[in-house]
Amino acid sequence: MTDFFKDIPQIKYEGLQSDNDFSFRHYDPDEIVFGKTLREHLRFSVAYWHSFAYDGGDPFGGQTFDRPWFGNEMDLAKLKADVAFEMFNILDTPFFCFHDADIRPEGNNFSENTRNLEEMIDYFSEKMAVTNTKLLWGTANLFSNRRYMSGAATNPDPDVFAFSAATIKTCLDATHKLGGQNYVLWGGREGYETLLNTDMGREREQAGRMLQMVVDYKHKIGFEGSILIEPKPQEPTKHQYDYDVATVYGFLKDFDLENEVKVNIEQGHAILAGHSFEHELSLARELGILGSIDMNRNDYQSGWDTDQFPNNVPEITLAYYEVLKAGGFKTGGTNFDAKLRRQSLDPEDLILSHVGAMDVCAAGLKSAARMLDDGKLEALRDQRYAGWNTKSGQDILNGDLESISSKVLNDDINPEPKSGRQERLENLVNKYI
Ligand code: XUL
Ligand code: CO
Repeated sequence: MTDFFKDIPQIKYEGLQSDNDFSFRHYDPDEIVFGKTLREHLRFSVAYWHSFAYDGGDPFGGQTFDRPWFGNEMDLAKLKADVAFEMFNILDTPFFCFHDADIRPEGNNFSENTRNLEEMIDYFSEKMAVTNTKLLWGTANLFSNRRYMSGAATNPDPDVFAFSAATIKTCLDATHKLGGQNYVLWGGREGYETLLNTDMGREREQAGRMLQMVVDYKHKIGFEGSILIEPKPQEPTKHQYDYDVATVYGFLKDFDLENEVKVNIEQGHAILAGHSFEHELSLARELGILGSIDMNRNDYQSGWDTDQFPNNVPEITLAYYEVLKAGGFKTGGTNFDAKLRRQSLDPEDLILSHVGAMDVCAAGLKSAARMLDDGKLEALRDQRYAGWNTKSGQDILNGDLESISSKVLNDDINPEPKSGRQERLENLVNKYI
């Protein structure tokens, strides 16, 4: 045991009347909703990078957090892992996620990186064998090191593509070895700063080729998890190719990968793309590519990817409504891609941020379940489209411009506008929250 979280107790469900800040008020992991426990529905995951690698820096100032594991040595990486697993235990979170660069010291070349990663994966394996923690997903950090400044798969230099491919292979191997349930690709530098130096067509082809290689290798090693792309429109690059769910779907279709790859949707990325979280989730559900979620919240004024912990139950309700409509998570889960504010220095801040986030997610999921169970919202929505279920509606859909034109004349079709009833529906949603 380290002494990092020394006096912090294990967090338990105590219910709404509890006055204890170190308790769950909404998240009872064993509560059954639609035949599954909340633990099974929500599949909470801690993001290693934000909780253990982030040092509190922002573009205007450096490190504010003082953590005993900061540094680039193997001993420190192991101390970091010790503290991480202690936190998973305090919170009883079933999953975690990592990038290679979060968990291992940075080496001087590919072989040193791989050696460091493999040693840490063995260290994780030992810990996972004696705890309840599982890996939701692994990923490669192909954006922080300067070699990736002009992209990874989309780099103008084939050697960077090769270095990236080799790194993805080691990270997919590591994810497979730890029994990871998904493998994520987020293309932070897969985009451009200026079209003046960019061959967009070529870069898109390179990205497609890399993804095909990843899918081929996944099958070759028998990795049964899902491959997930995480859409984001910009930041760090000015324009990223995986802009949003619709763009990713078009890309997957183009490279025959729409049945192989799903999406990991992040609240903050949806906001940056000018969408709501539920828009992205709903579209992915309709397209059959909803894989997993990165749960956080963006500041609505700043225009940055602020990665704050979620705390807005009405928004979360609409998000989990889509997840439940999709039949719930399969390999996916709720990964808190969220970091402390740079003034939140204390170990307890790390715990309480997650406690609050888990609680609002549980509250949101339960509200969503009540709304779905009641069926009123779905019924009102169905009513709006009822005309399409009639013979006349079907004739229109199956007709052509000429037959429809005759029908409009013969039946004297003269549409009467009907209310969209938005306010009534908004009132209805608030009843479940
Ligand atoms: C960046 C982001 C990443 C991905 C994994 O905005 O969300 O942390 O989730 O690379
Ligand atoms: Co993310």
